[in-house]
Amino acid sequence: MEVRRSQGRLVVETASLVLAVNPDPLSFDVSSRDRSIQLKGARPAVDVRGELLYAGRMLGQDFAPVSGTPQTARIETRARCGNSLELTLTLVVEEQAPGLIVDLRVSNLGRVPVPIRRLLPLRVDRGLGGDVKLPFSFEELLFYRMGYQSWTPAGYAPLKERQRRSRLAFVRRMHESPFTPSPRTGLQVSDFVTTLRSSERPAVTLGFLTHRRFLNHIALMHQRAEVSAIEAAVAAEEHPLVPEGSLEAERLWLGIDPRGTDGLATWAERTGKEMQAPVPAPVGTGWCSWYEFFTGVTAKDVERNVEALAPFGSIETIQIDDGYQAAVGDWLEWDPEFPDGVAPLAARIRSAGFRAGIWLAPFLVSRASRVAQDHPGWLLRSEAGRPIVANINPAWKGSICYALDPTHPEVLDWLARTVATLRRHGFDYLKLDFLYAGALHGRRHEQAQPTAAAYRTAIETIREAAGPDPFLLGCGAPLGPSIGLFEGMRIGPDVAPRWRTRLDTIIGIPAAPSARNAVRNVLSRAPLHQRLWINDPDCVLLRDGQTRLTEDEVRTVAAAAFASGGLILLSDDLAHLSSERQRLLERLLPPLGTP
Ligand code: 9PG
Repeated sequence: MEVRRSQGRLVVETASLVLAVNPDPLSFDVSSRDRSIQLKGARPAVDVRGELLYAGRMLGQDFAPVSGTPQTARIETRARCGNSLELTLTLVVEEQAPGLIVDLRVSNLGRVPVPIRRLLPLRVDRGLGGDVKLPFSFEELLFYRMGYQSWTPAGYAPLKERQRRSRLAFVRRMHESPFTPSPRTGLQVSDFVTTLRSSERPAVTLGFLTHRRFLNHIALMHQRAEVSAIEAAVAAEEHPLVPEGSLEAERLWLGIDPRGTDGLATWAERTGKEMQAPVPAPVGTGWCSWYEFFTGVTAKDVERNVEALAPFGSIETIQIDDGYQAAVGDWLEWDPEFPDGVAPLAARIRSAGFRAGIWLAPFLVSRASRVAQDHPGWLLRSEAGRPIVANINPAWKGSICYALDPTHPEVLDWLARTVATLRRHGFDYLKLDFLYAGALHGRRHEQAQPTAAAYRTAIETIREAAGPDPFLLGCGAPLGPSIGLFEGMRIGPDVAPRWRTRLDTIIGIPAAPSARNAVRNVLSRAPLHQRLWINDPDCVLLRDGQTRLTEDEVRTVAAAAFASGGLILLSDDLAHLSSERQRLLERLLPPLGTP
């Protein structure tokens, strides 16, 4: 690494990149060593009441070490921003790791509180002298969209393809972050991270390494076949920054690697380390009741499959899904088809040598549930005071489900008691579903807690109540704020015994249950696997009857799940599996990467 000063600028050069810090106004340029990739005039900024305030002239700089050939360069600079704010921008470059870490802190030097809407560690705007240079044409540029939660579609698309959003408001509430702007012509967005690449090679990755308090996203603006601006933004939710107070953005990483390594994998690797992701090995296998029995599942169905699965030595977990409970929210009262409750089933599963798993949606309550009726004060509400509808499902008693307030102390107590009871019943694998409902926009008991922080605190409460042993599988979960809290994570929408579905057209985005939608996300989110958690590609469907999947489609779903290295989960009534499909199953086991 080489450090020098040149024309008032501080320049750091490593084997892979060149960083230059400009003093007036405070900004930085990053390029690959061969200059084929360049981001020029990147400026930190703060959004106050919808107005972007950029850093002004650099006031001070603290740089260690100043010269020589260090392994790490850390540059801390300060600048005024608007009338009363000060920004502290910290840039860290490491010789060993290609890329740049960007930290931003805003302090209030004034006498009145300032509401902070967003913090932007970086914004490159052509209109303000910034520039983005990539080693391929605008037409070749592919933009990666991570998607907010487990079920949200993810993948690469060219900029000329307008990103789609659901036409149904309630689907948007489920699938999109409450703070990420909706895409439109000329505006592409990605939650948490994006990579810009051509089909030949990746170029730039921008992603947040921490996800502790604030939801965040990357946005790219384009006009007349040119990238006009790129920004990385943290939603500070109108945080009232008091005089002498300060506020930190989440940590941003900018990856530029001229060798063309996959920036998403490097981002996931670094983020997993930063957030102390618990990644168990080997990955695991199981059977889940959902895709054969749905809410009609009975205790007998589960018992029958425990018997049928016993000969498959390599299936570890048997997980009861939605359908055992009296109502969504009443997790410790039973559906009539489970007359003795779930404890005897857990015992039966365990005595047959399996791990016992159970499903619950901790933040959802049906309006017909006892919990919703007994505790109206626990519901997340709109400003107008109405409970927020978090899901509508005609298969559920009451159909309409509300969201619980994840910051209400009684809700947290109740969650802890519920989970501890299920643990005592013998379950040590919990599929926690519809988790986006714990991160909705609304009036919360602890209004000062940002959305992501509130969600994490509630999940941490569940983890604590569950104890150290259980495998927690997230589903329908906001991905960023879930990092570090789950062993496993669903990374796509539900699989189904059909390749594609017309429901996608009604919903307005390709997210309805189908093999195609599931496989797409298994492929496009593969780099997250074993870096942030174990990826759950959803169940493989091996049945021969009761399916519209062709032989090729069955093998495609199975091959994608297997090759992704993630969990291998079954959901067929095993008693009815043909011998050919049993042989296919044997080839999926043990999962890739299991010794
Ligand atoms: C149980 C299921 C299974 C499945 C989960 C999840 O938008 N929706 O109404 C919607 C309903 C169900 C759903 C996803 C979306 O599936 O992914 O594995 O556990 O819940 O109800």
